[in-house]
Amino acid sequence: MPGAAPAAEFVVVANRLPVDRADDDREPWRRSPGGLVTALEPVVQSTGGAWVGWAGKPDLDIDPFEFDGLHLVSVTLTAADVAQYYEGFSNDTIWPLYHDVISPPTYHRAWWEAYVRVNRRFAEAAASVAAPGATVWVHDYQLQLVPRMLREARPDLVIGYFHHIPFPAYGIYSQLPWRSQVLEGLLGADVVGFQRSADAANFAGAVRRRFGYDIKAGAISVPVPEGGTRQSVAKAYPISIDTASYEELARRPEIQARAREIREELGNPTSVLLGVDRLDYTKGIRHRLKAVGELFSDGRFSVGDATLVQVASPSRERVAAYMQLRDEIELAVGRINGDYGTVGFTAIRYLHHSYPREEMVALYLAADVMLVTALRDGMNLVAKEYVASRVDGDGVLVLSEFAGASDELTQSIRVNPHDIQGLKDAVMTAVQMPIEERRRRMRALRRRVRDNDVSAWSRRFLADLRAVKAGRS
Ligand code: GDG
Repeated sequence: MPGAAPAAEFVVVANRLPVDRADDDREPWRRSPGGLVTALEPVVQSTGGAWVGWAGKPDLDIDPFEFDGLHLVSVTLTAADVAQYYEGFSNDTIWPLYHDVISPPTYHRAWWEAYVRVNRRFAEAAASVAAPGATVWVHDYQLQLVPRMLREARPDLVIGYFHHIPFPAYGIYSQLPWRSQVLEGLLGADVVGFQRSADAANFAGAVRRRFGYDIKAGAISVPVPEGGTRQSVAKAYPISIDTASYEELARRPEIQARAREIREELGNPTSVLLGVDRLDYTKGIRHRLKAVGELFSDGRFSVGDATLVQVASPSRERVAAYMQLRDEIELAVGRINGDYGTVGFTAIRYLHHSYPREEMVALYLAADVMLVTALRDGMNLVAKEYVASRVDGDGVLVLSEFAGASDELTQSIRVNPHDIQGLKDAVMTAVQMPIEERRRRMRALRRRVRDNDVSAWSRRFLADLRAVKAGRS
């Protein structure tokens, strides 16, 4: 079967395919929108490349197929694989560990075994579709073992890996019972990309502590079985968004009209505050609610002064920590609204839904203040989307210093979300900020998000992989 697939010069390997399986025989696949797809699709299409990933439903066994000029290779996951490799090891071991143990990680040997087994399946699928000397770009924490597995099977390949989430300091990382195997897995890549330079430094530090390899300016000398060493480079490539598409949506008259309508539907409060997150304990939603609730209880906000719209899109609903978080958030929202709402005024509009992108942009345009209060976040694209959408040059971004985006978005109001007093003061600074200062800051933020959009990000990464390839010939 794999022999039937055309050999691809460029292969993306990610947990998910860029399409979703729909229950519709005439149109069984729908494009799943997202930054990664937008960034990589043109490269995959123009190189006749392939994308290896899971179709999002258990036990789907599908041959490689073409979709919109993409060659898609579906990796089958059984229901047990989904429970152990994906919900278990990826989302209940690695995710909490790498986000500085905000929630306690669970270590199960059976989950690790499933992770090894499924990573091997992804590596085999990629190896079967890659042309001799092809470039393979592996994505994210679900697939940390793939680079090494792929190198062992196909030493001819140029292998890149990009890590979308933080890489923790060694004191935390070293909890992982399989800490050496995961580092070895990642070191199989020629280029290991991270969001922030601090993540790259943590990774290099862990490699030094565990293996004592020589490291110079991020270039790690990895011993090879035949003797000598090869280089694996750890470096920061801050990811971004498709800025132009957000600007285009934000300029549409119907979306601007919808933004005005949203403010009216909220009862025209003086300030509209906005939070947009997957419902995840890393995002600091509880801290945000606590700060806004206290601003009402302190009397710094009264009825009509401010409403927080909190979009919390459903996420990982079968993982226990997420069920508990949802309960806590909904209790907090109910309390605040019960205490400070009136028949005509709601302090927190809590929306446990996913919305189309058009509605998200209308919300961004309607919001005077965007609250990004993550306790730990690889990058946080929402912060960049807000900035890109503010084609009117107005709006204030309050941004956690623990989100990768804060390295670049230095003209935001930066906060430590653990410091509730500081967070409350930052919200007040934001709602009271004079228009000239809002515009000056937003101008600088917008320049940054324009200069580093998602295609600049992928170009930078791919240029480094090309340099590896050139160095080999
Ligand atoms: C991981 C890392 C890193 C959310 N709700 C809706 C919706 N979204 C979209 C947002 C944004 C995306 O989902 C979320 O991206 P983030 O970057 O904020 O966070 P994660 O999902 O945790 O992503 C993160 C990222 O990977 C990329 O490397 O930045 O640090 O954790 O695009 O807009 N989109 C729509 N409806 C919703 O209800 N349409």
